[in-house]
Amino acid sequence: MAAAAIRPEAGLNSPPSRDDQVAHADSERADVALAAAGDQQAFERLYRQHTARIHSLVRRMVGADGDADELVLVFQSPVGSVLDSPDNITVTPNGAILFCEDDASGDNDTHPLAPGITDVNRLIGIGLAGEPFEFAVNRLNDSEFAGATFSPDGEILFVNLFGDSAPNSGMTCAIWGPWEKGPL
Ligand SMILES: [Ca+2]
Ligand SMILES: [Ca+2]
Ligand SMILES: [Ca+2]
Repeated sequence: MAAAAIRPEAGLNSPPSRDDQVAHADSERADVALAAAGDQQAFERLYRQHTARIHSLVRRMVGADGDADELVLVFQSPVGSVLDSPDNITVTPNGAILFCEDDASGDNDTHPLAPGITDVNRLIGIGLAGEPFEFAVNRLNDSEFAGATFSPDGEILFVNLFGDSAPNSGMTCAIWGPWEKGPL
């Protein structure tokens, strides 16, 4: 019986060079921009590159393959004035949702409750009926909300304001209810 050795191509098993890593990151950034602009092929390339790793991460979080296979879209913002670039989220004791905006639109949006401020950040709630509403507006500065979380007894909502360059402009707010009178 003859044994044939299959020689890997040179470099096949060696780690990617720094130049290769930079080129990959550049092409991935380009695909993200294309996908955000609606390019379906760019989206599919990103999907193929990342789906296995994301599925593995979600699988570890939910603890069951069946659950990891199911992704439910709860809410999609139609426009930034409804919900703009949230990147922190919490679920209320009643099962409603609260988003912390981190306004990334750079469109100089204003808000009647925050005169003199542009790119205003808000806390946006999604009540049990699924309708979005403004829960709070940052009228102190243009910094973002972050880290919204309820106390273990569900009575107090804590949320951070990053603040701007002014001393003491960053803070943690504690918000009491009465939660039973609102949609959260
Ligand atoms: Ca943020
Ligand atoms: Ca904006
Ligand atoms: Ca905004």
